[in-house]
Amino acid sequence: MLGYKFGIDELMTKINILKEEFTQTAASSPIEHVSSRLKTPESIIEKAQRKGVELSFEAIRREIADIAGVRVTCSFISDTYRVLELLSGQPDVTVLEVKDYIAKPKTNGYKSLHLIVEIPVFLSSGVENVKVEVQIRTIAMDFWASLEHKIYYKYNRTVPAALLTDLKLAADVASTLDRSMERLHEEVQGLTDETPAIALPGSDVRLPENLSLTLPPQPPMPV
Ligand code: 0O2
Repeated sequence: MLGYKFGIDELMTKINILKEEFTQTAASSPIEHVSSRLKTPESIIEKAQRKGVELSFEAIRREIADIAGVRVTCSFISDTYRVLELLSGQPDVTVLEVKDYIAKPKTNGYKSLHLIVEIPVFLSSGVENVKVEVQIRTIAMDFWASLEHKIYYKYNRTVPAALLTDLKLAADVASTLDRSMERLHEEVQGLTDETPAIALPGSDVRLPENLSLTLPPQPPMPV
């Protein structure tokens, strides 16, 4: 478990360096937040049994790739692929597998980029190559996945059909939000200081002229 903890430490350092570098030098960072978790021995054994993996250290080490996990949240979908690029471009990070659940979401609506990477950890006894699962997703995807995960465990993996339908609808809403935010982000990035601005009625805020804004229908004012 110590080796996996060190693997997390190495990867967290790499991601935090990138995050800080972007914060210091660029207008916006593709990394909003990064967190990590080490699977508990109980959870490793539960997963091994669920997947029919033999309960030996070798088999678990070989078959269970997410004992060490790092999660990166980004504002925009394009940022998730940027983070994938930045990590996989580092010479001591070996990408063993990429699962793109953003391009191909799971049937329940789950979206995320999953990477299994191998990273060297330098111990007094020598080098240990450690597998770490990196989940990269947007804030909206993360919001959805966190709630879905809680519901999944609350119902012990047998979620009532009505809740599954609602979760799928919520995933679609999150997906629409992500696409709208991406489009707005692109529009704003394409703007220059010379872009003429329009005034919002009843407000001091001035919007760039070429930014399309659709206001949702407002509820009637109480009399
Ligand atoms: P926990 O409790 O979060 O640790 P596979 O490669 O398909 O044989 P695996 O490991 O299931 O096996 O691969 P996958 O699909 O990459 O899933 C790894 C982890 O991603 C899961 O770990 C979850 O954390 C997360 N994940 C995958 N699918 C979903 C989903 O539908 N909803 C949510 N909320 N999270 C998901 P665990 O060990 O299954 O669960």
